Amino acid sequence: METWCQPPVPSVPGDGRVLTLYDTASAELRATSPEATARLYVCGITPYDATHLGHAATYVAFDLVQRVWMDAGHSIHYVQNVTDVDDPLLERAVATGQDWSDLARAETALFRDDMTALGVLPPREYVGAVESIPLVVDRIDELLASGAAYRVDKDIYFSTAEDADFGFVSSYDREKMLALFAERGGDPAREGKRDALDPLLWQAERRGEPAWDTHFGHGRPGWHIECTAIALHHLGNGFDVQGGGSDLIFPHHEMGTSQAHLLTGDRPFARHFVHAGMVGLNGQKMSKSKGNLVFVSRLRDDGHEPMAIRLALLAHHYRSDWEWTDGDLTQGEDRLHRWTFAATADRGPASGPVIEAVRAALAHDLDAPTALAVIDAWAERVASGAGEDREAPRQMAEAANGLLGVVLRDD
Ligand code: 5CA
Ligand code: ZN
Repeated sequence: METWCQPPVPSVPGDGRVLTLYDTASAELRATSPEATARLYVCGITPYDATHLGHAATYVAFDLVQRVWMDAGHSIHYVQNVTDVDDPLLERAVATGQDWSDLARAETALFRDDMTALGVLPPREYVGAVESIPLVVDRIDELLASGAAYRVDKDIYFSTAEDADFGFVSSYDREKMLALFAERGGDPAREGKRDALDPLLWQAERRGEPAWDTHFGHGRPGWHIECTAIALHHLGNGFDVQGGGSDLIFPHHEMGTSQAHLLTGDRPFARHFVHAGMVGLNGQKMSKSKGNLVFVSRLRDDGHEPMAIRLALLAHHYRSDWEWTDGDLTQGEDRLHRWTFAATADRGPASGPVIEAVRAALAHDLDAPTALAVIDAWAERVASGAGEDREAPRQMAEAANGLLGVVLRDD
């Protein structure tokens, strides 16, 4: 699939730092240790209603991961999928009378525009589920051959019992797993499964739904195997970070990891499993199925600056759950104005220590709120007339862009 535009990332004076991130699987903060090229997989959208602020917050978080790595001299191999065929997308298309593939195409295009506006770095490979069907079919063949997959009527399921380490990512107890599996696309009550938690790998054609011809018969891939197959193909096993929102811890990242363990005989699938908190609105998680959404494109159409939206998102730590209110946007706009004023001043206090403090905050589990507070304090000193450094405003503008992806313009 076509990806989106790469924004320029200015290099920032001084030395980058080692990025420490909270890993869900080990439940601890650990240093990332990428090789020269860091490998990142972030789960992409299911394109039926893009892009709400919860999505945007999650993708901005993983954008920061890349900026910290780039600042430390790494190049990045970043892969993201698009779940361009799945139950919720097909249900929406039926409800609105659209062709499912037109809906997916239009929402994916909107997502690209939103990501571009927000200055989010694009993946090197942006990969659709539909175009990945041959990869998925090969992986299902391997799982069938090793006994880790089995048929129920014409469907094919993954056998979670084959993985002695099942539960590696979430460490949830069985009761919690069963509840989340039912809530998030699973079918615990399906008769004939070996275990209620076993997820679909391949779903035989249902009337009126798209299906592809394979030697298993006519059908379409299940959700989890899509990301497993795409990540293994493009990044290989043992890549640095698998990311997504915390609603993907179980079942999605658990199942994907189990599948990869059995496919490769090796572990771990990812060295860090990193999850962003859920953004809510009016007391509930912002979600397409609940319909309580604030869209990035809507805010942009209403004339709000994308960089103010980005600042509004960065003001919350990526791991916390939080509620969007109009005040978030007002605060982002206010901050954008204060920073732009300071970054275009003709002098100010030295930038070096400020940049080091921003770096330190981001390297410590992406503490963007602290990074913003540090720049706020510098901007306040500029506004009060402090400092004689003629280079500092330009250097701070480049650091805000390079490290935080916040572009400050003087027009
Ligand atoms: N296509 C799958 C992943 S393979 C999917 O979950 N798509 S999605 O469109 O539902 O979500 C896209 C990304 O946004 C996921 O990482 C998801 O965890 C994240 N996300 C969804 N809702 C929110 C929310 N309210 N707050 C924060 N992140 C969210
Ligand atoms: Zn995924």
